[in-house]
Amino acid sequence: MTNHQYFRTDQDSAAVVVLGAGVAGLTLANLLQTAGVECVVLERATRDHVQTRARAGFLAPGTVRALERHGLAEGLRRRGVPHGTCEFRTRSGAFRLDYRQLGLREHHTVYPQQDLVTDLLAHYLAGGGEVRFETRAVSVDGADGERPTVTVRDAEGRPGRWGARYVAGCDGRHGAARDSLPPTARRHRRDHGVTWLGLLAEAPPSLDAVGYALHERGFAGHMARTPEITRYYLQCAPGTPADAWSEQRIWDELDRRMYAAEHGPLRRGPVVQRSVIALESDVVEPLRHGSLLLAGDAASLLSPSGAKGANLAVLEAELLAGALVDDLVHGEPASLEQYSRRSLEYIWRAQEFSHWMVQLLHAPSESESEASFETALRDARIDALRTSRTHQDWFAENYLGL
Ligand code: RFL
Repeated sequence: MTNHQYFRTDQDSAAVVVLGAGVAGLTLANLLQTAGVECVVLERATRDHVQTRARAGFLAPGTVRALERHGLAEGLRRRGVPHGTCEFRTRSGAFRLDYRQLGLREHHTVYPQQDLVTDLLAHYLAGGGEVRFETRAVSVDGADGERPTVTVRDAEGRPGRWGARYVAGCDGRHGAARDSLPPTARRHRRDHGVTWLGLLAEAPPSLDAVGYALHERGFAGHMARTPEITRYYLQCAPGTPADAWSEQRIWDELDRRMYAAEHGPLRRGPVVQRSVIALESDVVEPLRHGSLLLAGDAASLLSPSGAKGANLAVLEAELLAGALVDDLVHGEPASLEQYSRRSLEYIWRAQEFSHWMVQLLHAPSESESEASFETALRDARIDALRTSRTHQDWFAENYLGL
């Protein structure tokens, strides 16, 4: 559905211009396409880059249901692996939570984010969708009116312009949408003061559970991705360069922090990708500024501790698509007016749980006296999770929920 009265003839146009071909942008574009709303996706990177960028892997049941509702779950149904156990390791022992049997009795589906992006892209293109790769949005202008424009640069730096009725900012935390917000936009921000080395190892998983190890030397995490690839996290000093640690040091440190002497050695393999992740969280408020709407990491960044970011991106894209279709197809603007408020309710709940996880997994950095108090509280929290069914149910519901 297009209303060309909005557009000048010297620029390209679509009813909705979507910035970013990530989880949020491609979910949104698919849903708009199905509803007959004309849209285009502008993506800074190459197709190969977006299809190979390894990040998340744990999809919540609500995310899987949302993708199923819209016929976008074929790949993850075929290749996704159900997962429902996590293991906490501490200096006083280990315990497991079989969260399939707790809370709402649901489970994660392990499906690498790059595979989901590949599926979403293939589905969108097969339906005639248009993605302009290597097209970087520079700014969004005129969002306070009904004819916003997006200024872009192609791979050679040549400028261009797109006109739209709405611009969906799904271009992540460093994208053009955030940069184009008016000064009235608020940004709630938390720097957790914690840094992780994020690693992908060409090695089978070492345990059949998500592993969270709390050690005096810092946090270590283990997450399955595929039978051949495993993700590990190692807390490191802020400012540590990604290549500072040799592979030998990485594996020795993982063994130590994951208490391999007591629970068995890790299955080692070449470290094929590493990145430094400063744990930060933020929320933009509101998520609508006239004709510019934000979704996914552009709307809110979550620390990866709670594994919520990609899941929220799908949920917000579904909400936004429904609201845009109501407005553009049915002439009903009410859900678009509520989009920000409704999404922010989910975002803050996810932020709250992710924040709780950050506090659970890391030793405090306060002064000595307060640190010992905080450490004792953390031990008590872990103990409650080990022994109290109520705490376990709460954890399972939030770990899987959105
Ligand atoms: P994305 O996936 O970053 O996509 C944004 C897209 O926008 C493009 N872009 C631009 N395009 C045009 N013009 C510009 N100016 C542009 N600027 C950027 C980018 O190239 C990109 O293609 O954001 P989106 O769609 O909002 O999706 C969010 C998720 O990617 C993110 O929240 C998750 O990866 C977070 N996350 C996890 N989430 C989970 O739900 N479960 C997990 O297990 C999980 N593990 C993780 C994670 C994030 C990690 N990193 C990145 C720290 C593990 C890691 C290591």
